[in-house]
Amino acid sequence: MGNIGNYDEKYSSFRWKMSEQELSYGKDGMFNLAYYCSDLICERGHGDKLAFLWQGFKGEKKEYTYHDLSVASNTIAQYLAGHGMKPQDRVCLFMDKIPELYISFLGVLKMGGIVQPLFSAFGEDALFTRLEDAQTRAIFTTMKHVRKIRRIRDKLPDLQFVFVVNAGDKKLEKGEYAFSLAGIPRVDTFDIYKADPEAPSVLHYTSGTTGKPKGAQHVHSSIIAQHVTARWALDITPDDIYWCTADPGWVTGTSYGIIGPWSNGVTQVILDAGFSSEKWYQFIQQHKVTVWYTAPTAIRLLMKDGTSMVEKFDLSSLRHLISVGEPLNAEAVIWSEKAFGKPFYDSYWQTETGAIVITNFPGMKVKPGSMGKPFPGITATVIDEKTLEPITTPGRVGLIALKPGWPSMFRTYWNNKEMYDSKFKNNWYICGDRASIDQDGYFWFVGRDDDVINTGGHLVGPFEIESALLEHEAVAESAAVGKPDPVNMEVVKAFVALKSGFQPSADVELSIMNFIRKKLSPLAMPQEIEFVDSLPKTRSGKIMRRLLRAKEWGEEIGDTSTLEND
Ligand code: 6R9
Repeated sequence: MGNIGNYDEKYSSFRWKMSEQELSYGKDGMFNLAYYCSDLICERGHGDKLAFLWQGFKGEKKEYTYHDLSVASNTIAQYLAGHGMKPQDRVCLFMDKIPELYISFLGVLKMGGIVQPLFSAFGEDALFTRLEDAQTRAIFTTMKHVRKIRRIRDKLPDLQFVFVVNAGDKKLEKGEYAFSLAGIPRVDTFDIYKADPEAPSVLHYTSGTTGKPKGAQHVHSSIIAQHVTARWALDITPDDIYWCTADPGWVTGTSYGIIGPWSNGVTQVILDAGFSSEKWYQFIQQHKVTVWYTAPTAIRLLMKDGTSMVEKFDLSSLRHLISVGEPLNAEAVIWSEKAFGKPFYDSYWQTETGAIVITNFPGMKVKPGSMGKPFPGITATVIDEKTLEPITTPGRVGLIALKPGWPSMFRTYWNNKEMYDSKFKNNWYICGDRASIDQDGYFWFVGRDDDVINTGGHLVGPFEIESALLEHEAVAESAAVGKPDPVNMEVVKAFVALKSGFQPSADVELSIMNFIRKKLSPLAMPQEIEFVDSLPKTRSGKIMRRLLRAKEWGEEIGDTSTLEND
């Protein structure tokens, strides 16, 4: 039997890696990704095109053309340089999804700085760990969040500048600077930092479902992968109105909320407001969104409100829907076909991969519950955990592995080369997730390596259990973890949040158990269901099974700085 996935011995030398010659293109010139996301679009004659429409939580709106974006990011770059900021300095963005967040992302890069986006909802401890690790020199924030920085400032000797956006006449402390785009001289042309392809660009601290957060460091040439995947996997074209719901504190919000779309010259819409299905549908209807990139957690919340909510709106503008961040349950794909007349296409990647690596392309037959196939140029397979060799039997579960060398691959973990090196084995980059590949080359996600349940020596993935649970009419979301068992080492325990209108009861539990018994193997059957109001999640919406599991085992829960409600 030959190899499965798209890994073939014959082609194994093929990688989406740039040759020395290609890398040299940027050496004398310009590989700065911020240039490609703003100025180049203007040079091509699209300066008047809308780069983004921003809407705040009160419904207020602001619009920026590509020309505005170019000038505003120049202005910020000059402002930073004027303060003596230097290439490679780390500049943190710690703001809600306001226009300055998006513009300063490009501004920092134009100056040559390394941009470090963090969720504005982070508490001071989460913030401190990341600023200390990166030895961040400057931070952009707002009055709303500055007090968190004040509380830790003394412990951060490298943090020299705190730029407070729209501080007005509020009193600032030492080392804090009021910043407003309207209040400083505009800069029409700026001598953009001549980044070579390997120049560091973005430092993204991983969502940390496991262990301590690590800073994945990316380079300017990552744009090649982000640009191409935005075009081909997300299918954005110049005529689209694109909405990526992710916060730039999460890699999805930068790779596909800034770099991918703007390097393709598309118009984005940005909503800086909390989740409500009504508000979201309203937003799509009002701005005639055509391409929509969101996450399974949000989709499950939309499902909770049912198709009757969808029917109140005209969502006919929607052309292509894509999901990322967690396994997309088959039920969600089927529901989306019913609700929007089209399926959600799944896309799989990580902070470390910088761009989509496995996905369903437009035009491809979607198998609900599968992540799709490797993106062209990416060599992906599943390998045996012991031999570290590609698995050749369709359906057999192994570790997802990628051939290193694609342009958006992270270049290191900041201050942690050992951890970086440990991710590469037998010439594969190991993603830390388990999956199987079917005879048609489709990848089927099983679970994060550390979320997999070992019951009596059999490995059971939480995804199949949770997907079965989700098909029950009362279940809104669920998490399956292993709990200690004297005989089987672990048995499955399911945490279930019910849809509104359903109350926890022995009857509901029995009904759920009877329902999933028909779908799951006896090994995968939960021994226990615990009803909860909600599940612990990271800020990017990932269920933190690790926390639930630790509780069952009476273990330390470890780092929880990305937990949603801290
Ligand atoms: C982009 C992003 C990466 C981890 C990844 C995996 C999970 C992401 C997924 C998925 C199943 C998908 N994940 N996409 N699991 N199906 N389509 O999410 O980056 O925050 O670093 O998380 O998320 O476990 O390893 P990041």
